[in-house]
Amino acid sequence: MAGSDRAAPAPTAPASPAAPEAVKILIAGGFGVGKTTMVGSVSEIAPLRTEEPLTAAGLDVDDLAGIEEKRDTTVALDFGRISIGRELVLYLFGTPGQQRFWFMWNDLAIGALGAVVLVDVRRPESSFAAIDFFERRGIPFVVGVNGFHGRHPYPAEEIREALALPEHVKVLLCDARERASSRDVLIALIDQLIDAAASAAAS
Ligand SMILES: Nc1nc2c(ncn2[C@@H]2O[C@H](COP(=O)(O)OP(=O)(O)O)[C@@H](O)[C@H]2O)c(=O)[nH]1
Ligand SMILES: [Mg+2]
Repeated sequence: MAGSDRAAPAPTAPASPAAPEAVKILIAGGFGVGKTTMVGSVSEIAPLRTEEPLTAAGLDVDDLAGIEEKRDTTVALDFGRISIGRELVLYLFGTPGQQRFWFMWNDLAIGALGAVVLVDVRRPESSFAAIDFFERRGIPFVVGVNGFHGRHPYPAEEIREALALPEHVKVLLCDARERASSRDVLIALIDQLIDAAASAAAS
């Protein structure tokens, strides 16, 4: 019979918008810089938290200078999600800050397209190791300077110099407690990723 060996025509798929692109982003930085706060403020789903109360046992180990108000600490990760328009959904993984949990960072970094390194402007050195981690692995990142108590005593450029960051790494002043501010930091990261992809394609 004519045409019997032809494959049946594919059923017409209902017109549905393409599924959004899913992208994994890490929120990193030192102990108490506002990582859990940022994932919580920006996530459109109730964030998964793995916080435990700080206990007396950690007193000698965890440096609470400047963040005396901190009561809990992330022991595995924070997880949240935010959609950027219809085409992009970011899955956010907040890393644990204390050095004794750093063995998890390599696993968390698998498949991550980029990172936000949060810096507490009063203790920038607490985020040096995070910056180093992403630089060494070639994972693109932006720096979010979390102004505790809404204060930003230094302009972004001064912080870039203090952290010895190259020109292409964006430095943004932010407030991790504010959804709009945290979202702006993530959008800056996406822009930076797009710029990097565009210049790689052009070369
Ligand atoms: N005043 C103020 N407190 C903040 C800000 N960001 C975080 N915090 C507080 O600082 C503490 C440490 O924040 P957290 O998100 O747990 O830090 P993490 O260790 O990086 O996850 C918590 O008590 C937060 O409520 C901020 O921008 N301003
Ligand atoms: Mg945390």
